[in-house]
Amino acid sequence: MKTIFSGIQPSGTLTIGNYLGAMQQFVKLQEDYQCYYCIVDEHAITVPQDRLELRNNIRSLAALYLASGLDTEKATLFIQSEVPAHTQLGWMLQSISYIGELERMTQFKDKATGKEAVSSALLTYPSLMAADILLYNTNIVPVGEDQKQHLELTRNLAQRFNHKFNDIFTIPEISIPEVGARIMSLQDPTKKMSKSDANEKGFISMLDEPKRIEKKIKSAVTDSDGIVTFDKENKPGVSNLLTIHSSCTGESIESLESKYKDTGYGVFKQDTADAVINVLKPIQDRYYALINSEKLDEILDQGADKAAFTADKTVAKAKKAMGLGRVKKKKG
Ligand code: ATP
Ligand code: LTN
Repeated sequence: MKTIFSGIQPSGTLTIGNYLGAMQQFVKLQEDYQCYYCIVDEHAITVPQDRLELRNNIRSLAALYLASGLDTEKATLFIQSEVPAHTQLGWMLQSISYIGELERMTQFKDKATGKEAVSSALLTYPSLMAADILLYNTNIVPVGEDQKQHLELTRNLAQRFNHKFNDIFTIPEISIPEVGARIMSLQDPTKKMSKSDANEKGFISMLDEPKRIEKKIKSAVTDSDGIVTFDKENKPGVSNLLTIHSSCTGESIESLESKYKDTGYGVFKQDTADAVINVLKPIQDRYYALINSEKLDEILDQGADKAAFTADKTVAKAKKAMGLGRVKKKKG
């Protein structure tokens, strides 16, 4: 069975973009693959975090994974910082990552531009991400389009390591969903919807109440021609709503275009809001039942143990390949 690995940062409550671009896919994939899903808290601290907020976000993200349908009989859910192998291999991979290639990452450039104090971890973030993936002999990494560049670097690092030391890493493939790969901000549809956007009206949080969802969609930026058609270039706002609507209902964009041909934006927006609420409301109900439960802790404990079992073996191999530590003599 092929192995899947993916991670989400606990840097705020997930948006409908994260759900449609990542989590919804994760849940589907658990049926056919061995899956590892990670709450990448060590990635989150590459930018400043409030400690209590981070704690809450980690737990909340775990509950959201489960509320979205993740089944721990089928998939392993764990917190990155609870499996030390991630930073161990991350450090080793940093030693074969070049500053030049790290500086070329657009996520680094976006997050570093204009900031006075940029952490060195923000620069070396992709080496840690590569470690996350390579620890589990991962075949496929499902992510949104924004992670493509990081995945290419992961493949390069794996090949470089295999070539330089020993052939121990599986070279992972990227998998991007066809629809929903890039949900845009509701207020600026040329920008990716992001959970750390300062303008709350730009995103729909997975925990937003139905009324709030409705309000945000109704005030989403569109255009003035009143025609519901998909045209990313000239009608980014309407196209984004069409993508959201289609991903939530499973109805194709063409079919939605003909359905709303003569209705104008009012009806279309109302139905889009209803489609989003229909998806999120049951998830929210399950979330509130889980968030303070002991069951959640048990799941995360077991997940960390299971992940460490595989990850530690890879670290041992990588250390041996690089010549770190000692050769352990067999006892007896
Ligand atoms: P932040 O804004 O805090 O940097 P983010 O909202 O971009 O974070 P991540 O934690 O970096 O979210 O991403 C989690 C997953 O969700 C990744 O697979 C990413 O590609 C996907 N994703 C993030 N934003 C979107 C979006 N707007 N549309 C589709 N997928 C997305
Ligand atoms: N960089 C990713 C989060 C992430 C990830 C990973 C995704 C960290 N490690 C490993 C897939 C596989 C992001 O910002 N979305």
